[in-house]
Amino acid sequence: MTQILKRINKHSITSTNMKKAMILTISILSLWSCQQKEEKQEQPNIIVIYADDLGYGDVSSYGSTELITPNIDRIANEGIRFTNGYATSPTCTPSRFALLSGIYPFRKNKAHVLPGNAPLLFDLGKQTLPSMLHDAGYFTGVVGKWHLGLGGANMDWNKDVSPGPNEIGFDYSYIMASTNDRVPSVYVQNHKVVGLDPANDPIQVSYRENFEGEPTGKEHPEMLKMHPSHGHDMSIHNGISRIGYMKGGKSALFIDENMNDDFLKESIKFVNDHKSEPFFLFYALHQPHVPRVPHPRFAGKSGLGPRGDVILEADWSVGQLFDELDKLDLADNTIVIFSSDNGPVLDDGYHDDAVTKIGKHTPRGGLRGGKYSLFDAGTRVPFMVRWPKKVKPAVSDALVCQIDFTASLAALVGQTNTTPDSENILDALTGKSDVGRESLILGQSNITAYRKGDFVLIPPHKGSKMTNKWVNIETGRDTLVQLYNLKKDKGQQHNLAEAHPEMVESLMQEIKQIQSKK
Ligand code: NG6
Ligand code: CA
Repeated sequence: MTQILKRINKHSITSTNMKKAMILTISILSLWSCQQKEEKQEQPNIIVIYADDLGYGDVSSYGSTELITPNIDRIANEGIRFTNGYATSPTCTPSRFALLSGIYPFRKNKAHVLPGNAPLLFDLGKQTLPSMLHDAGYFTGVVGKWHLGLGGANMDWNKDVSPGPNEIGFDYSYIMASTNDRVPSVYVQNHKVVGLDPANDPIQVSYRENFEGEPTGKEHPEMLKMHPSHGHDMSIHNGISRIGYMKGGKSALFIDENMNDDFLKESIKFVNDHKSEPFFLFYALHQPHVPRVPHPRFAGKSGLGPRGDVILEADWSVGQLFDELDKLDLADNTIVIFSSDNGPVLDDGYHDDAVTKIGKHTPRGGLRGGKYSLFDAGTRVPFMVRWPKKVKPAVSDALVCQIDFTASLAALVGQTNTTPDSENILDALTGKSDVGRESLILGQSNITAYRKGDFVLIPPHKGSKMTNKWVNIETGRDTLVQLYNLKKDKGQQHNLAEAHPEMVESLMQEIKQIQSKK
């Protein structure tokens, strides 16, 4: 009996101990997981808001007096406003490619303005900004303009649209297939064209020839509500003729007037869906790229015609997104970076009053050139970083470029950058240092300029000094070498090349060295 009692006692003691041990383990585990969660939440959310063709002088925080942009200004005034912030290139595709891949566009043959049916521009398997953040535990998403190619050659838009953003590191994508002036005029959500009925009304796309019976802007100008000035006279959709031909897919075609609200709604949903985990959102606005078609709420609001109206519309959306971050109590620990893919242009292919109603507004903000140009207005753009938790408001003259987001944010989230051209300038981006990059190659393919310190060198280039009579922007190309001191001569009026031949020589050598780096 005593034996039995002893055993029972032993057993009960053991089981009480076990219970205690279990409770202790559970408490330790839950404490640990709480801590993990807290640590996880410490990782700041990251939002890159990327405008399309917005100039250095298009926002009031960069000196615009005719166009007032209070919401974009909020990022600049409550964060760091960079005076030497650059896109790598004066057009969209190469700049976006560099931002996401950390690779200079001149290293990538096809990194120039792509047609709407181009295959995906990225080599799969290489690190990108989104894949790096995904590896760091972020939920990554892109909403808005893409223009980086989709799928392979001869892609069938009625099937899975792949590879695309989801194959280069984005966990979620809701994008415009190409540009708002290029067919197909559809959105793609993850791998599917949104709203398409492939069985009953498949969509067909061609950049070579029109489809039988489909009207074009060239032949039927009476069908248009916005008329092309040059190009843009092919397939008609929503009263606007575009670049390229398409047929069918009627239920999937976007309505230009609603595009801003479509992307804003998606962005707001994205931050709500992922409010409890670190997220990265690339919110790629389509404004003020052509065709400029504001929602009726904004039509006529700027007095500068549709170009001004869509900038106000974009600014309003930035405010809406901020309101949401405030509502969700996320704004304090969310890094918001705002910039633009290239400089400004007025007539970029449609008669939309951009030229006639410009008045005193100066989109290039005292810089020379504009979109397509090697002069500074082609690539120097509004560039600002807001992160209330860690970054004090300031103005910085550091040389910073969008190509550096990957290496800089990798340093922030504890990842290793493996991209070739992105530099870690986190201290400059967060205001801890006034020093950014030492130098930067600007341009695309072999058409380049080289910024080093306060100077910019533009090597001799063949080709026209002007774009064309509509766009009417200086390309920056000259058969003579050009050297400017941007600090003393922001408008690039005084070519110092002859006065400083030794500097020209050494900068030319540096370009070659960077270009030959593997
Ligand atoms: C040009 C288009 C222009 C714009 C640009 C790309 C014509 C005449 N012009 O070829 O309208 O679409 O390409 O702009 O077709 S970007 O911002 O996407 O690089
Ligand atoms: Ca652009």
